[in-house]
Amino acid sequence: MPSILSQSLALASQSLRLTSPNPRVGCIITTPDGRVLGQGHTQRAGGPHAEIMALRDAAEKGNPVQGATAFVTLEPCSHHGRTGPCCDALIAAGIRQVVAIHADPNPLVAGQGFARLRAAGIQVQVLPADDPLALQAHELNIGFFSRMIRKKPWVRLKMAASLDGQTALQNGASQWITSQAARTDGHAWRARACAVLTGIGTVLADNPKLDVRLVDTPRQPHVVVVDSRLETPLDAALFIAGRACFIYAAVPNDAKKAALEACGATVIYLPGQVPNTPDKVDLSAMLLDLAQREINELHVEAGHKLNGSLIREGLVDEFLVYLAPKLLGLGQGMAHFGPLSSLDDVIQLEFHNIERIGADLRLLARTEGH
Ligand code: AOF
Ligand code: ZN
Repeated sequence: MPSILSQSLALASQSLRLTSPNPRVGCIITTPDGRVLGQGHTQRAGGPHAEIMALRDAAEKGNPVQGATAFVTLEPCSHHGRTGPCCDALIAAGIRQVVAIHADPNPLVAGQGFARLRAAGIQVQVLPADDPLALQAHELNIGFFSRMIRKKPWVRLKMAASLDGQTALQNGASQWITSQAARTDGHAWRARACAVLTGIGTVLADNPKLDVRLVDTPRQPHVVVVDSRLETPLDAALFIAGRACFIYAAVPNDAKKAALEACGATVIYLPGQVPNTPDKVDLSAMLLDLAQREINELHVEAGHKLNGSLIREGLVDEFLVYLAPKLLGLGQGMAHFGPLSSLDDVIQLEFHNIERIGADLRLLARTEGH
């Protein structure tokens, strides 16, 4: 049984770049003795959920599912969102047993899916939260869980650095620290994110697209710019059709706001700016606002200034660091968030994962407790 659940999870992972802002979910329907009748994973937001795909797959194969078991990576939904409740579809199809890895943290579901199934006489089994498979399933949807439970996105900050911890030469030429393999891998992380965040400094210096080009993806992440004074040029390369561009500003400028909105941007002024810094975007409030806009995983690719502010304010959940086997000599450190006045202020991280990517190392480090 756990092996079918882990196959459901592998199926869910196939939808990694597709489902945002919905969670990636997999479903396998089997006979009581484990023969697979149908399977599927979540589609694009607004499209069918995993359970519906699996039911359709079984129907297309001519496999009746009366009395069958559904192995799902997340509690089947009980609400009417963009689509109808999966619970009702499972009940109507005559499923007799549901085995799930996790309850759905969405307050609109949160146990009500299981309750609805049980009320219809379906036997429901859920893995304990500390089961290794439950931990893997949580990783797969770390941003969705963060948005539903903490009401803010999972913030992953990407950096590329030399072995001596430097992100740029003093002349600012930082483009080629890591190898092509690391840059491609970086695009894979962009592709799984709901949005890519940067600062106006990077927009003005590099005019980046911040899209996914080096790996295949069925959708592009949205883009978010912290731009207190609305300095984003109207012909910035990041205006790309088919994705949203959220610009967070602090200093009012109605004319520029209107011009940027005509280019397709959404300009946002957050209520209640940081005291004493009325010209700065309140980053903490911005994250809450991004969660309201259904951003699960926020991928940060910014310069020292915005990186430093996010780190200083304790808003980074995870660092994605590509470390090149190069020494650059004296230059800029990884981020400007110091100098710290005491060792007590040191930010303690733990390595979550380490992998070799081409000639470089990829380190995933998280703040303690994550
Ligand atoms: C499931 N199976 O495969 C997924 C679920 O707007 P909707 O109708 O697409 O619903 C989105 C919500 O459904 C999402 O926030 C989450 O609670 C749940 N996702 N549920 O039964 C699935 N992806
Ligand atoms: Zn559903």
